[in-house]
Amino acid sequence: MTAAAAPAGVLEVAAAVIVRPDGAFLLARRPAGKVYAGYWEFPGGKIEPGESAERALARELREELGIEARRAYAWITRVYAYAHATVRLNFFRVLEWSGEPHPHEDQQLAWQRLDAPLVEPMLPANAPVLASLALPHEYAITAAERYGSETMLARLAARLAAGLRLVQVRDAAMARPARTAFARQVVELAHARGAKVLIHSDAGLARSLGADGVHYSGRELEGLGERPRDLLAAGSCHTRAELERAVGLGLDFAVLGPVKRTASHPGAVPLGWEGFARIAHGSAIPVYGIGGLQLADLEPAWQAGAHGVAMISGAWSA
Ligand code: 3NM
Repeated sequence: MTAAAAPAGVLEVAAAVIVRPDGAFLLARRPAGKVYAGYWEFPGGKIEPGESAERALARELREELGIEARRAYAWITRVYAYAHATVRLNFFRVLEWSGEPHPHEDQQLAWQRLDAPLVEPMLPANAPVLASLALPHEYAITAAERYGSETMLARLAARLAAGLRLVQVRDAAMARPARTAFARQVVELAHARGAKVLIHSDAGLARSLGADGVHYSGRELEGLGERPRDLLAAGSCHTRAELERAVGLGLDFAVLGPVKRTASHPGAVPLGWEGFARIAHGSAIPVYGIGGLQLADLEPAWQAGAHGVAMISGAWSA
């Protein structure tokens, strides 16, 4: 988003979230003699002058771990002020590589899982990164107004059984008592499967139903003083300014679109994946593409720097 605007004196770093097919990811322990010796971090290193973040990533993985990155996707970028330096961590998710990671620089390595206790001590900058990593790649948005509540709930149950783990109750035009009753059932079904639910535009309803979070419209983000701390908070963005607002508020994630033409936003000019990438690049929070997408769009979404895809039709029509 503001890739070229790093403040002077910021150390640019390429960092790798190396993820195995089973979901485990690799951490490295900083060797003795370095700042933060003994702390666990995502592998990576300084970007040399004139070097792209992608090339630095490939070089560091070769030098530090002896692996060749085969599939790496730009992901989030976090600036962190340590006592000794301010670092800008350009994170990539590395999903395929050749070779087996081995410590080439005297560092310990450990494969970690988010559903198990993590190694300690962790580099302080890692906490929000781990939270972002825990977000599923699909964000499904309800359309009870379109399908009817019963059909919507049946489709939701089927998708949850097949692994869906993040849902937004939208249906903003539904009558309030009906929406509340519908949302309550969504939360019940989702929680039985360990899935999370965000309620569109209504933090109070989210709290009263024991839902996990709230999803704000772009306009609501403008008027929001600060994000709630007791809920997940996400927001809809259509422009760079709105995404900067979402990042400034410290939201857990954003959706950005429409990427393609969609019946629900007939007047909107689609961003395309190129437009999406231009705006999302460098975002400190994960960004989902939205608008006319299917699960089959996950690969192009990742190539454009998205965390995943958010969908209405695509989530329920399959
Ligand atoms: N928000 P479908 S596009 C809810 O651009 C929504 O912010 C958008 O529906 C945005 O997946 C959209 O059926 C509709 O295209 C998404």
